[in-house]
Amino acid sequence: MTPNIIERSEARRDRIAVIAPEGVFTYGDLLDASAVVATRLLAGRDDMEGERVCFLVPPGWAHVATQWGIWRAGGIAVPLATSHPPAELAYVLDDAQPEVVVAHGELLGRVTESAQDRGLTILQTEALVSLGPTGQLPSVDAARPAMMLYTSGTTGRPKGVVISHANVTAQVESLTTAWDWRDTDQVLLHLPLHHVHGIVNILTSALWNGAICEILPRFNPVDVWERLSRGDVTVYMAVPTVYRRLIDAWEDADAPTREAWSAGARACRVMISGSAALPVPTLERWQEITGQRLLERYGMTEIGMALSNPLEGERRAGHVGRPLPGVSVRLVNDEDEPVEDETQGNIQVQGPTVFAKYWNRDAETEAVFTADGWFRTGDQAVVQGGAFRILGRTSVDILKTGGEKISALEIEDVLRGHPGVTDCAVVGVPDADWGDKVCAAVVRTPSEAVNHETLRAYAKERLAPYKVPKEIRIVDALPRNAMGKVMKQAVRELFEVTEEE
Ligand code: MLC
Ligand code: AMP
Repeated sequence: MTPNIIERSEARRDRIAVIAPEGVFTYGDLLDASAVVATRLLAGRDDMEGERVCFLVPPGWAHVATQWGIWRAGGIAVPLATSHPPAELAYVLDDAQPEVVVAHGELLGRVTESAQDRGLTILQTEALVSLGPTGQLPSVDAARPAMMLYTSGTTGRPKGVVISHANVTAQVESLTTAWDWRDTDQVLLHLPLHHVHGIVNILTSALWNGAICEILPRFNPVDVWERLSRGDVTVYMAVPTVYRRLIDAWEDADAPTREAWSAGARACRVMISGSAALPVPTLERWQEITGQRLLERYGMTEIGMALSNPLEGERRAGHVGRPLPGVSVRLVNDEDEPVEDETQGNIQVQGPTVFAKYWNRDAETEAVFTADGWFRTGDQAVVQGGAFRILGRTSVDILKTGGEKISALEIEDVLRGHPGVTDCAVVGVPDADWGDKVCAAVVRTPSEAVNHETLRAYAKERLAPYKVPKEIRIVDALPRNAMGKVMKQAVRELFEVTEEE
């Protein structure tokens, strides 16, 4: 069986698929380039049989062609985050155990040493995504894994979420029905391509439907506004932090510029927000300046999208709507029993969009599913008048900053590795820009001189930039309860109090 998206694209060879920094490419170009990539990855074999391919490629044409090539060769695509330092990338190489690492020339330096130390083959996209011969490609059953996305949790370091071709298809078909994707759509993409938001909701949904996906190399508010102001983008999706940045840029612009920008945004048929709670003031201000009422939805790496406000009908502020087509969602108490209507409960999800397993982590996989197969999201909600309202997470140690999910425990572990740190506690402090602002309270080793800057520099070498605490406060002792457990709420208050002063 050929992955469905490939079959569908054959009928659209002449249509534009991707507009990228490298140029404009048709579905035919994508089919041809990905067949070459697949042939090169296969290197004479019939099938990659689920070998992992880690790829570190900036958002653009080479990224998409590589991803499709891996799928067509029967491999598992493991996108590496372009913002990550070598230490985080090396962690993924150790965990995913890929057969090969693909890197773009400008990012090669970040993975070369780790790949060589592990005896891995490195292929450069400039050579991989180029003209060349194509051979027979394998038949890839839908049940086989398509990709693995790394996500933070309450235990240990990030885990690989294994998503099958059937999962991707179910996720995209659900969003196609709910949001009425069509081949006349044109979507703008500037979100990272190592998360479901960028990969599935934007890129794959567009290409599944024969639409155009226009990829910007990075997020810059003025670039996005100028692109929107041309009036031909029909679908736009982003995280709340991005909408807030766009609002700030609009407020700073002069009157004619504002008018042109607003007119462009008004031309979209739908603008969507997700990956973190959309603050009501952001929803309202966006509507004032663009006339667009943002459609908020809720999802997660392990399940794709689960809940969405409607395309037609009331989009309730502070709510994330109802279950998407094909997705079952329930609210339960701590014993996994469904709760009464209008009662707070833990969100559980079931259906063909839900992932199969965490890579090489059977115990963790088992722990997140109930005996009857419901996935425990770790989020809580209440249903009010038929619409779900997200109330937060069960764990205080899972934070969302600018749409990125991070584990406070992982950051604490890294900070504790510094010789000047005796103890520390990382918390998320509510913040209008980031959602959760990452802050750390640190107890210093008496003999060592550490401060905010030295600790941030230390963390930056070891962690993704968005995990590095924005604020670090040196304290004499961490607030603990009678059992000796750190009281995270009290730590959070250390930062909140100062902000208000
Ligand atoms: C960048 N920084 C962040 C950050 N992103 N810090 C905290 N949180 C983040 N998310 C750091 C930078 O490295 C820099 O550090 C400093 O903050 C200022 O950077 P910036 O230039 O202002 O940030 P920028 O590069 O513009 O990035 C902001 C952003 C980006 C919001 C555009 O974070 C982003 O694209 N987020 C979306 C992530 C996403 O797609 N999530 C979906 C997950 S899937 P320094 O040290 O240099 O000052 C999912 C499921 C679902 O959640 O439901 O969709
Ligand atoms: P990730 O693991 O990066 O896929 O992040 C998924 C998490 O993002 C969910 O478990 C929620 O906590 C959060 N999330 C996604 N969408 C929303 C939303 N609309 N409102 C509140 N939280 C959200």
